[in-house]
Amino acid sequence: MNKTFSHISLALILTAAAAPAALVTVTDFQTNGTDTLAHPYAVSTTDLLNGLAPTAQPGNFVQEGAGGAGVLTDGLFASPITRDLGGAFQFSTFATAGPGGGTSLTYLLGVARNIGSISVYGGWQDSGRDQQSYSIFYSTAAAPGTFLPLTTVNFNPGTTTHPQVTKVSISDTTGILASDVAGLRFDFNATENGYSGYSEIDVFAAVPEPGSIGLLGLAVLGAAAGRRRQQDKPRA
Ligand SMILES: [Ca+2]
Ligand SMILES: [Ca+2]
Repeated sequence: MNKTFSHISLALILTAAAAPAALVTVTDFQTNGTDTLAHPYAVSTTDLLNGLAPTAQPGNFVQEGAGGAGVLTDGLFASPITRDLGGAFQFSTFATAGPGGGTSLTYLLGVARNIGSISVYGGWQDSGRDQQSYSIFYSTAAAPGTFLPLTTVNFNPGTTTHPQVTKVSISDTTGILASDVAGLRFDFNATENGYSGYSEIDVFAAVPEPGSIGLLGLAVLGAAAGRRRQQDKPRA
């Protein structure tokens, strides 16, 4: 039975190591046909970007009195979102980004990490500025200033005159989006009406890292084999 267990474990480890990388992008939006939208999005206060200020943020992230780039890593996404004609619109929970707003954001992680997933939240008081449109780049510890393309997002939900919020999550079937990441850059692409509203960018470390699963699996197998040898020993 131990041998069967060992073979299954080894097969799982080999399968995990051989899995081809495939990027997965999941989109979601919320709107309710009224001017008050209590949304279900719970942004992270503990992700790798939380509390980090960008090292570069060209453009204007405070169009219409929006909150600026700082709100993207503050662990908050106000709810409910209301239309300004039905009360104060929460401009301060959004940053404006696009060719007519902020055009790029660069974050340096400080310590290189394997990135497992990224979630970007946005929205507006209507569908006029709720498109998510940007390209994501990453740099590695070996060359922190050299940014390589990761993926491009272009998501625009349907038209409404009511508040609408969006979430785009990016991950990889291997569990690792990018390894040994020192920095991330978001370049904002063409979007409806020149700029869109964004509220949070959450970046999560890969957990557990596949490499450590493999090592852990081997360690467990080794310990089991050791125990078996002990048990097989005749008693003195
Ligand atoms: Ca966050
Ligand atoms: Ca926020």
